[in-house]
Amino acid sequence: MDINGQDMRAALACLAEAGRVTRVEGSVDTEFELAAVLAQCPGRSAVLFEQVNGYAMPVVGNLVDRTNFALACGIPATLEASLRYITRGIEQPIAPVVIADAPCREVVITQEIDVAKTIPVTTFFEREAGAYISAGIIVAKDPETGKRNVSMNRLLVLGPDTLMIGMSPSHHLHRLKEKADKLGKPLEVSIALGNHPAVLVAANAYVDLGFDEFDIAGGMLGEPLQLSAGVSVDVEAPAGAEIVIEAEFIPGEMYEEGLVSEFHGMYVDYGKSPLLRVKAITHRVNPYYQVILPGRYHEHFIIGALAIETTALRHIRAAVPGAKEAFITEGGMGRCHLVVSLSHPRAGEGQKAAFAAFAHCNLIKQVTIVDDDIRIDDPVDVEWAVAARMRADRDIFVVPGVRADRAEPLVKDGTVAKIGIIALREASALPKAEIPQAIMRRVQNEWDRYQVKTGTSVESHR
Ligand SMILES: Cc1cc2nc3c(=O)[nH]c(=O)nc-3n(C[C@H](O)[C@H](O)[C@H](O)COP(=O)(O)O)c2cc1C
Ligand SMILES: [Mn+2]
Repeated sequence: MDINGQDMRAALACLAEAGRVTRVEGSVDTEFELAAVLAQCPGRSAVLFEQVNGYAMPVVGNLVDRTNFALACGIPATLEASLRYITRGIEQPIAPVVIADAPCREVVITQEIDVAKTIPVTTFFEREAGAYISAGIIVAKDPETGKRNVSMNRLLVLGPDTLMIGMSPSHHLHRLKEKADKLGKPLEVSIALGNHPAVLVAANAYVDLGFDEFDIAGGMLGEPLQLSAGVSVDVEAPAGAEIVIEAEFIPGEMYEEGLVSEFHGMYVDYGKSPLLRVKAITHRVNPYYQVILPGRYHEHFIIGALAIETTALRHIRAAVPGAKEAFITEGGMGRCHLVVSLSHPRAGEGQKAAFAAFAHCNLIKQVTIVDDDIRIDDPVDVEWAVAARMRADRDIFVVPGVRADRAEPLVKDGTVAKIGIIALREASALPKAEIPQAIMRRVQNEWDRYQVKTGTSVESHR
């Protein structure tokens, strides 16, 4: 059934074992209702919709959060572990292999294609243009070098075989399309739906053009990602994907999208975007359709955050070797606010680390630098560092006019001010009041001996 644990079903099995799959048995409509249930499901379990009106296909949503990612990848649910795991993917990449008879090709549709009839595409936000495919990874090949690129892009379903694809001009896919346009060849893509969280995060890594994100997924998984050749395009897709849509760009055709939700929870208007013509749909027998609730919802930002904090840390380490961890905060829209810890920082290294972060990714506009005694994924601990160690007149700096991401909600001229907050301990800082470490550790090791009963009233012990 599963491809060596590399597919979404394997991830779901790990989550189910940990009690982190919520089943929705009642029927839901693809228009707004499924989104409303996903938005309000308590906890961070994956959600399995068993009955979607008008479709036989079950839908999976909310697959990835930090804990679910760790469970699916078989690593501890700590920031340190995810940083190490994703860093290994980038630093020790493993090339994928192409296999025959892949599960994603069990059913092949090349005639009478109708995306919205086959797949329960969902409408999320009231003022958007229609139903979007939101969890697709887009695989394409550089028409000049033949090197693969993998990214995540929203797809607006416009007709039976017509999709609009949203892509930022700063991303690689856009550059591949420009190259293809120049050569007068339509760029082909495979859109894979229903993927392992490692594949989703790899697709979001900020790496150089020419670095195949499937190599990163392999490095994370510790084995080659298994791919399947296309049936109507010369582009591979993960062999264990639930559904693959094969398509090519329609040269010269653009569509005025109107308003679309962004990670910051507001609508933006990006103007015109290119169109794709679908050539084939293939899927597994009894496939699941994966949905990522976009906008300001947890899964949308956590997939990007996991990737961006790791690539940012690598970039910062090149400038400041003592950089220990990096963390993208939830309140900072999962994109814009980064916290970085430094071990034994030398004078000025906090500023240097912040500049490296700004240079790495246009999205990052606030960087807080702390010492390595701070748990940077704990907002209270980080605020403590700011309260205890940051002098506002000396340790805050603002850099105006820096290149902004196109989703930036504050400005329209393409630039934004960036802020650095240096909350590093001075040599003269008051010493921290601490319980002796040896006793803390001993108590932790012997915890059972204390028979700690949480929530017991004092009365019952009288
Ligand atoms: C759920 C989700 C949806 C995304 N949608 C888009 C999108 O519609 N357009 C876009 O340009 N980037 C989108 N992204 C971000 C890109 O996938 C990401 O920046 C990626 O690294 C770009 O890769 P590339 O430079 O190799 O093309 C999305 C990310 C996530 C997590
Ligand atoms: Mn890329």
